[in-house]
Amino acid sequence: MAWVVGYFAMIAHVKDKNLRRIGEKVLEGKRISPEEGLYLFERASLPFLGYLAEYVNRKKNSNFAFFIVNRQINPTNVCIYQCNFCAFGVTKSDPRAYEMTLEEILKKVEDTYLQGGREVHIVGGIPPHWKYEDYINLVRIIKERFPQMHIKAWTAIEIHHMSKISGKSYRDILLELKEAGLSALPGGGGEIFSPRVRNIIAPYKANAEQYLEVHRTAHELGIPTNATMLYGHVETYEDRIDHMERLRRLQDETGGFQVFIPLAYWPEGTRLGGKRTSSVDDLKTIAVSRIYLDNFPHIKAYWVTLGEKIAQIALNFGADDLDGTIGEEKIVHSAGTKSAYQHSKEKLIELIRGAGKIPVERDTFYNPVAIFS
Ligand code: V47
Repeated sequence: MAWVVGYFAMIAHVKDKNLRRIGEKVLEGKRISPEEGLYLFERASLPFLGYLAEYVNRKKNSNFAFFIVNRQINPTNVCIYQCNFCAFGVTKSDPRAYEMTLEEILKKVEDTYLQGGREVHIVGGIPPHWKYEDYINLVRIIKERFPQMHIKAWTAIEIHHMSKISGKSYRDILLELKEAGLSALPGGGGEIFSPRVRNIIAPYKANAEQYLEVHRTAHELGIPTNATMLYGHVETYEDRIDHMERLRRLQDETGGFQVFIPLAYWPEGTRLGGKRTSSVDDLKTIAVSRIYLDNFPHIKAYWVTLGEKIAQIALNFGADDLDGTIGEEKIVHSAGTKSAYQHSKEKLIELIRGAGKIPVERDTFYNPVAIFS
């Protein structure tokens, strides 16, 4: 392939010999070590990272970039876990507390279906009064009414919580959800795996081992899952690499992850506070993740956390997916993101075309639905 030759020529001019060696390894399709991943975060320039990450992405996804017509539904913001990075979850007595009725949820699914939507992504708080059956029944009722709709619902945190309140194993819960109509698990709740950081930002919910075990079990049962990493708060570059390393190892075992989603932290209204990430850090994180996670087919530039413009640029820094039209999002908007609440399909096509890529509408499993060449 002629375009590959140009990449080798470019790497040959890099002065730092460690970076040159890492670059050559990536171009030869070899896996980089945690130390090399860290070196990229600490020493590589943004154009160098973008160059390498785009090389990896192009080999995996050619010149295509994906989006989905979907709807995010956040059924309630009442949450027992009260993570310090989260401005969405509140206690039951908080005046901001809300809980959607089943009819409201079904109306949102119906609207999405009528607009040609392929997926509902359900994620919210974990309320003290929800019973095990409530999680199962919501999936079952949606699937019964809208059999064509894919349901991506309940993070590993919810599955762990369901296990606590029911005494059932992850396996039995996931089997029951699959039988009720669940298509995939979203990646939420990954945050940062390092116990030091997790203790500061999310001390009460499922830990790294539990998160990974839920995903491993889902993969064993043929349920594909996504993985996230919340970055830009109190973690170090080492913590980010450790997070990716644990995901890469699990993916080697199971192959069940579809996509990695780096989530940029928004601090407004959170107990943790802090600053927003810089755009350079956002693009670096997308690029390093594309290079490091050589066994993940897709990297998502989630426009809700990145903003539309950086998400568009990220499609030239290793990302190949923008998520979807979304319809409504409350979690990151509670923490101050300035991105829109929703986008039309046409807007996502325009963003992808503007990045010089060919837009592909996909379903939950990354099967192409339409190509807009
Ligand atoms: O786990 C919470 C994050 C996640 C903040 O699987 C915050 O396709 C930034 O995981 N600043 C939930 N982020 C959303 C999520 C997701 C989104 C889109 C697609 C998929 C997928 C998954 O939102 C939480 C947490 O990491 N979050 N608060 C905040 N202040």
